[in-house]
Amino acid sequence: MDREPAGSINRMAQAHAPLRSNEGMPRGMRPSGCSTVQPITSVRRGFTMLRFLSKLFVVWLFVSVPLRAQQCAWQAYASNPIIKYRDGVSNLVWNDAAVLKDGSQYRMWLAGGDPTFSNPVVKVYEAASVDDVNWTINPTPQVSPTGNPKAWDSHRIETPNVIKVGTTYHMYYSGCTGSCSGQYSIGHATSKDGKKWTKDRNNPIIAFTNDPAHWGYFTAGEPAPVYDPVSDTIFLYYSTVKRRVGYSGPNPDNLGWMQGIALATSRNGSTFQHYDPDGDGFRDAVLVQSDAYPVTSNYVGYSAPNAFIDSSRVFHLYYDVAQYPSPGDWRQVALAAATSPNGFNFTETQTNLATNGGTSWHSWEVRSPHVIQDGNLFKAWFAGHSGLNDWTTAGIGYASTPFCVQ
Ligand SMILES: [Ca+2]
Repeated sequence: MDREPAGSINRMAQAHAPLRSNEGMPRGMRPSGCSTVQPITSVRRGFTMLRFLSKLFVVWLFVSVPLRAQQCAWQAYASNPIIKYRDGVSNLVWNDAAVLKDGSQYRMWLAGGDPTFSNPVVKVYEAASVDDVNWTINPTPQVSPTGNPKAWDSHRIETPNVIKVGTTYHMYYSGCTGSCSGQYSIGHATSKDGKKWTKDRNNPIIAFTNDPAHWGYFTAGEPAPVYDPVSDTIFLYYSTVKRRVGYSGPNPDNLGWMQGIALATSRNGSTFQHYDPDGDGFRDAVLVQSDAYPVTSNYVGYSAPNAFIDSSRVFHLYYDVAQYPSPGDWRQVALAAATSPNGFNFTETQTNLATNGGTSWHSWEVRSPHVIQDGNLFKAWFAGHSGLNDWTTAGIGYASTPFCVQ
């Protein structure tokens, strides 16, 4: 995975270096983020009709496999991207937007970094809107790396995600040092107003491991929290890695690893219990790549999840799909979604909601979806850019659909 948390800039500038290729890790496993990496043409197989449609300006399609009567009908905003390079703060590229409807206002937390640096610092900023698409970014960073090289989050704080429980705002984020090469752990901060944040002394509240045989290896990042008021529990989904057992294909350095979505739960927001239904003491995933995205087509798995519980108590996960179009070229190439009746057992229900390719603003990568329910609508923000390391084209887009449960 060269995966960086959805991220931001890091990936952006390729800072994420190849995932320690010298250690046998696939280059692209970054927790989700921008990929960086070598050029190349993609090879994706065509999702035929969808792809065809997308070439015709229908960027956000709904594809589907409906499981229930209501089908999602995603429509992309015509003037995407709604947030562009250098909006609000000069030189910054924006990535990994997360939105919270707070009273009558929409609040967004997003990651910003300067891609002109080879290893950019990444910080969390806040933006405000009253209409979903016009955002004012506060140029003062809200949560920043410590700068102390001994700290786990000394260099980058990205993929912010905020929930409000009672009167307290909880932010979860991916953090790493200046030499982390894509190995993220998850931090937590709290606030009474969503502006002045206090980092948790327990940080990182979820850390990556050095055990390649189980989930949690290499990186634990891109946190997707959701509060379930019924069980008074915070479900925290995140992106992680493990070895792909038995893989013997032509590209073992990349595809011999898999990226999946794991889960930890908490009653206080700070102390988490890993999802471990088989009770063997090792973390388990709640979602791994489906037959729609097979390793035989160079898909390596899923990253950058986002979660919410809709008004019918269905749990939704939206995430991006990572692929190696060619060896070493880790990329987030599609958005997909899954649902669950209980937050633990998920079924993938929508694929290729958006894909890269074509001539769109996210032709190189499409990534890091964030979806909320707002009345009778589902609203989505997602990131992308259109050229290898061309962050000048990077931005955040918007789409919506009537309430749907597929
Ligand atoms: Ca287990």
